[in-house]
Amino acid sequence: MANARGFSRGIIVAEPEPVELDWSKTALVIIDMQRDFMEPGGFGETLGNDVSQLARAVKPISAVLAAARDNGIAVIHTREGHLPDLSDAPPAKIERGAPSLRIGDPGPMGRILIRGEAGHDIIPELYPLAGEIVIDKPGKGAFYATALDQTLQKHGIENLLVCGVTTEVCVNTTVREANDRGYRCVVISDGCASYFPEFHEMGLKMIKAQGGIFGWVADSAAVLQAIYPTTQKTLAAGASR
Ligand code: C5J
Repeated sequence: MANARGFSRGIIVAEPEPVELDWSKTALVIIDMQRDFMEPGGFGETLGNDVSQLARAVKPISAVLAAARDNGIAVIHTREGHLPDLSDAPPAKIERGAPSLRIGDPGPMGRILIRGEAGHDIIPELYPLAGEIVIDKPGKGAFYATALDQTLQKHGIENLLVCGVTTEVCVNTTVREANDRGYRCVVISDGCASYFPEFHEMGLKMIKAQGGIFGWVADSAAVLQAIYPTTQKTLAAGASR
């Protein structure tokens, strides 16, 4: 199936090497762009992190999301969080460290990292459209204890464009899980972010090292160029749309 501009495949200028994808077999997977990680008062901040570090990923993701929606590329959003009774939250996860608020405690955006609470929801800029798939996951990886693999297989997806937060935690874990299951993963470098810039950089290096041991890395401009080979200038990340 060709995309809206008539291109059924695209070559992304990526590291460690260019990669050609069939858009009809590709999904954009946006990891955990939730208020709990992105905004003050949520899970990320209760752990002592500077949440402003993650804001830089929003515009690049937004540009690729618009391109995916325009061209019929499948879009999947994930959300990390737990059931209100915490039955899916291992004690080791709840008890670790010395956060100001633990998972399940009441915070300014509702109970920390609990499904259905305001903080658990996706930020307005990237809010899922009706019909887009949302995977609720209790772990770091989007494949653990979810139906993601079956969902991708049902839709004939072989390639994942992966972005979101945080680079070294949920993005890396998901990419590693996907790689073991045979998916080609292209991680969108400027569409990921970490509370620790050095972990972001190393997280991307770990993916593309050794001939792309877990996948490929490309920036949003390269992904847009591959989706819209003749109209990229008007769709560059950050351009108002
Ligand atoms: C974390 C995530 N960092 N989405 N979750 O706990 O990366």
